[in-house]
Amino acid sequence: MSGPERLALPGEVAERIARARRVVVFSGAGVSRESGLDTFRGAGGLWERMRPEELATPEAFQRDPDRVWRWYAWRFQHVAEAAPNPAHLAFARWQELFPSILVVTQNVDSLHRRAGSRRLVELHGSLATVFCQRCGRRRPMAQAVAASPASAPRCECGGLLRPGVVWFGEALPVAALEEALEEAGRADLFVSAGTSATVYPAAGLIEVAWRAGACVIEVNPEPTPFTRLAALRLAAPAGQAVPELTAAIERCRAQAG
Ligand code: BJW
Ligand code: ZN
Repeated sequence: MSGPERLALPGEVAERIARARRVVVFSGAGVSRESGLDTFRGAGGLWERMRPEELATPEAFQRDPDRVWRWYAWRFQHVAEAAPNPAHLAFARWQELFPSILVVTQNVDSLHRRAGSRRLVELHGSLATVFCQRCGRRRPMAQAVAASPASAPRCECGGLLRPGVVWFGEALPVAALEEALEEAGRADLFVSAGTSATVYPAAGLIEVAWRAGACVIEVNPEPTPFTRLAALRLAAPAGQAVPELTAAIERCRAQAG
């Protein structure tokens, strides 16, 4: 019979999970790796092939809007063809275990939403929409890419349309960051999955949760700067580790009654 491997939770972690009510999942590009999407850093990452400051900054867009647009149009097509993987689907099922769960993602690919996660904060925006640099009007990326696949399109007002993502040096959406900070600060369980935890202020959420007493679990084949704060580290791909963790959580909650 195939199915998740049986993961044995250390006793202290099992106890903390059994008591957990407020849960935050913090995700990064590694969670979408098994959906066929590239990560940013590391072997095979998007930025092995190009420098971030050439593409993911407002200055880069100012310098060469068409080049930046083409990169995002290409990524948008990939995302549109991708499907949520077992990690996204398992996190969505956690809503049955933890009704107030919040998924805080750095990903711009909408895969948590498509998997069914309802309380979702997209800290770095979304590829699904574009907005006008001049008047701020938003519209779907699909429409903008269809109308102009190879060069940055313009709004009726004459302004350039740009992807609705957060570039380096730009502020994160205020309400999203506030909600993430507030929930991290009162989480009982905080699961950091598939992120290198190197981009701020997002990465700071892990320490906020740990300082507030949350049980921190890290899911990542590689260690990160925050591995030392983790009560449990699952060094495996998220598509395997998250379903295993889900089964273990279900067992320990069933035992706790
Ligand atoms: C797997 C796996 C599998 C692989 N399963 N895992 C403090 C100190 C120093 C610098 C700063 C600081 N505070 C702010 C800064 C500056 C900067 C920053 O953090 N720089 C650092 C790089 C040092 N931050 C900013 O500029 C932010 N803005 C800001 O601070 O504004 C201030 C301000 C205030 C008021 C007014 C104006 C300004 C903005 C950051 C925006 C980040 N944007 C990007 C691009 C988004 C658009 C796009 O998609 O193109 O967001 S950068 C990129 O990195 C993307 C990601 O969301 C983000 C995080 O990456 P993530 O998700 O962790 O991916 P990877 O690739 O790094 O890691 C993947 C991991 O998965 C690896 O660990 C693998 O091992 C693992 N993995 N397969 C599980 N199957
Ligand atoms: Zn406009």
